[in-house]
Amino acid sequence: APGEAIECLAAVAWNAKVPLSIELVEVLPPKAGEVRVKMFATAVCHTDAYTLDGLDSEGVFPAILGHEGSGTVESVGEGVTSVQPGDVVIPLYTAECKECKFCKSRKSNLCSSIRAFTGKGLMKDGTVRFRCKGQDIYHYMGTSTFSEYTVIHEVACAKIRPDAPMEKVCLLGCGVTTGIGAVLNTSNVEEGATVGVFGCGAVGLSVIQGAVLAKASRVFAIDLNPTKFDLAKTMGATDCVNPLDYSKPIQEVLVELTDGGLDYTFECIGRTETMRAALEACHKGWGESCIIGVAGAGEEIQTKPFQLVTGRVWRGTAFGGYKGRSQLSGLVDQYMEGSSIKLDELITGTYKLEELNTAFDVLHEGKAIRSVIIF
Ligand code: NAD
Ligand code: AHE
Ligand code: ZN
Repeated sequence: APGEAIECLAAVAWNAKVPLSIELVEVLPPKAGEVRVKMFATAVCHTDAYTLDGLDSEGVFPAILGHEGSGTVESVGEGVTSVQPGDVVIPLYTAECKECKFCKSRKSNLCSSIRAFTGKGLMKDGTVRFRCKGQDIYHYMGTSTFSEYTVIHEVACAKIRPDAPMEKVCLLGCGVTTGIGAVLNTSNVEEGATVGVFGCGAVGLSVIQGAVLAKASRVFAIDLNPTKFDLAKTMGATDCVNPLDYSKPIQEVLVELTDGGLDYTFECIGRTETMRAALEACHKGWGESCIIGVAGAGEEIQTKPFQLVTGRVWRGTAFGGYKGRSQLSGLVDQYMEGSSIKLDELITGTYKLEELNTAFDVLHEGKAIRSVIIF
């Protein structure tokens, strides 16, 4: 009941590098400015695996991971006005308060209202809403979607239309939105441009669909795993390149294949070597490379400054530049209206919460694009 703790199942990451444990947890009621959500579905993004693997400098344990989900509002805390019980919502790891200087700027979606707390696994009042076996359990990215119920901040709660299929649109909580937005918002790819996509997971495949929306003339999909290329073509790739088929560095191969380099590249892997390759595969004078992949704690990128002196641009994106509370429902509408946003093609399996570790295994084995957990 509203105002009371709920007992439910959640996947607890007791520590890095150990499998998740399905536990009975207590989810405390939402405090002021907070929303308790009954999760309907959640997908597994590579970032969840990265944090569980101990590569995240902000990783804290024990925690409930997960950040790509959908659900319905169960109850709201004091002062919450933008959602009410029963609303269908997507939790946002990039909040939108509409009041901070980031939200007021058209140049950024990096809302600062709660980021310092969510990075530490806490709610804005400095405490947590999860308890298990007498211990406090940390939140993750302000979302913690690997739980039958979660508590999020109102500013991180994107309301969407009630008739949206929640087991599909959960993908708009991260990977798909990030890939499409990187193309349309962050890099602003123009009609006729050539695009290179490093990594064909859900993020890279969504860069490809974004490039199609932007009417790119050629889209190169680059991956070490050739089993990804069929789907890359389905999403709209015109050329598939496997670096293992060449002895030269992949940036040299791409520069040769494209008469001097690509207009736009996107790194969707999370490795500093491929970030460098993506920058250096750009055309002299104007090529722009966008980093989407998340690199391990302490890693640094390198290139010769001459690469930038001669006109290449290095940038990056978080959540594709989208302001979630204002814009996510529009993406859901676009998906619902027809063919412009592809989600179904990216779902390679559905699982129960109890099978979440299997979903991580198939991701690591290169066999999954998105596994969706249905609660
Ligand atoms: P994924 O694991 O599904 O896909 C990664 C792909 O890269 C795989 O197909 C893999 O075969 C390929 N790959 C690995 N090493 C390679 C190499 N050396 N050369 C070419 N291809 C290689 O991951 P995902 O869920 O699509 O996420 C991709 C990256 O984006 C991750 O680093 C994730 O943390 C990050 N991410 C960032 C944001 C953001 O907002 N910036 C959002 C979502 C995900
Ligand atoms: N915690 C990491 C950084 C992780 C990171 O860069 N996250 C991306 C989203 S990945 C989603 O799958 C992001 O949006 N970052 C911006 C932000 O505000 O977190 C670290 O290096 O400590
Ligand atoms: Zn993600």
